[in-house]
Amino acid sequence: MIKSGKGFKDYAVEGFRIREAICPVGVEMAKVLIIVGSKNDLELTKDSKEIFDRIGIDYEVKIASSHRNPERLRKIVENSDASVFIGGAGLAAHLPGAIASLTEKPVIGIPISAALLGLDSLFSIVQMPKGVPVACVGINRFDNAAILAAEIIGIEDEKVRDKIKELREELRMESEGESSFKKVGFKTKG
Ligand code: C2R
Repeated sequence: MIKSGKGFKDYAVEGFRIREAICPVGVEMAKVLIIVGSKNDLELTKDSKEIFDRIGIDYEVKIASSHRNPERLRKIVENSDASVFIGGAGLAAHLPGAIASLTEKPVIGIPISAALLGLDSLFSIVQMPKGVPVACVGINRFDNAAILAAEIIGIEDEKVRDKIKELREELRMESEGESSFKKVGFKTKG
């Protein structure tokens, strides 16, 4: 079933929700474009979606493989108005580098653990040659990729910066076991 909202439409591919920006006049295009190499990577994108929904950043998710369908990837990147690209792929993960070869905008690469604990993918993404950098986050870290993308967008957007601060504070509290106290109005010691 296709569900549309302000500037986006949601639908499912094999049980995974995809959000694509639609762009009627006056509505901004997605700020971040997430591209994964296979439908089998889609489940991991939920960690990015959660962050973007929280911070209020428009994003879309597409599947395109630089190995299997380079022309599709070229069209997607060249026709995108996104400010930041995220590329997630496993195995010989050339996808983020291929995205970087097609745009001068920032590209964040996410190694996916599909074999060799994700080290094959990590090394493929992180060792880009001079001139075509990819900012590589940790293996499967779709959450950090989204936060980094938000930080890049936040350079020009105070509201986004404030939301990132909130999110970090919440994560800090959670890691120190504070959140449940705060919710019910208790103060922790120290
Ligand atoms: P399949 O499960 O479809 O065989 O894909 C995908 O990201 C996936 O993790 C297996 C793995 O291959 C990756 N893949 C790449 C590229 N395209 C697909 N690394 C690419 O262009 O770099």
